[in-house]
Amino acid sequence: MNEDSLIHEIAMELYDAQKEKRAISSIVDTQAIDLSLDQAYHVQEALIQLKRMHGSRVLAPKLGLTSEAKMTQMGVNQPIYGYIFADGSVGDTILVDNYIHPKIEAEIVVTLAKDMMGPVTAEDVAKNVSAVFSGVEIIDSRYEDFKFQLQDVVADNTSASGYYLSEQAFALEDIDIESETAQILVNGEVISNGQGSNVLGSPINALVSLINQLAKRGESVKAGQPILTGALGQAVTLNSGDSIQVKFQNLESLHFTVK
Ligand code: OOG
Repeated sequence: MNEDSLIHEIAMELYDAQKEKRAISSIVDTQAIDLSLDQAYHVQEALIQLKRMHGSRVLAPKLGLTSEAKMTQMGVNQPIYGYIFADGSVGDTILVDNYIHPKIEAEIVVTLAKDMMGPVTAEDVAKNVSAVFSGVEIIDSRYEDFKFQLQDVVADNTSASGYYLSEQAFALEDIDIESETAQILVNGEVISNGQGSNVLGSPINALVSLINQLAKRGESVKAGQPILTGALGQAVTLNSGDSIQVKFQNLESLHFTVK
């Protein structure tokens, strides 16, 4: 099989897994397909193209593996990126049946005042932040038990599945996003603790990485796109019947019922 057909075939496999809510085995480990990181991003592009063809609209790029722990585990020295889709938006009730094995992550979400194309510095980005929101990302790896190699998770659009954004917005000057903390409570019990500095030292650094990586493919981050900058702490598995509170220190706290 030539490279293009292989890339398309893997993208189809991931697309179908998401549509049919069925986990597949790791492409790299179990299916023994050797992909480079570049090829994995080509699979991601093909997957996004398939979703577009079926009516989904890309809302914004997003980051993944921004914590030191996840990067070490995956053997990378920079985070990865994927995309969220407008139809991935969730309300305050999350239906587990819409996913394979969903988890929730607390994140700081940032919008820019003007489009930005890399190379950029943290200073450039900080000057151009129009608002800071709290948010959550629903991640739902299409791989069994969330077991994947780096190329698998890049191909799988960084496990992206859904998101929720706070209504309340802050100016960057009014919030210390590095020291901002978030806890995830499940039925009143704290399951996850996180802080802005866990995201590459600052969510601003995560944005810098995103903008600079996207520039390599000629893409900019657009004004107003809500950028999920990466998990502040551990992801938490969602089970039907759970009541989830995501308590941010200063940003808006969020509540969900899982059905
Ligand atoms: C992939 C990446 C999840 C993050 O913030 O690290 C992510 C995964 O762990 O399934 O978005």
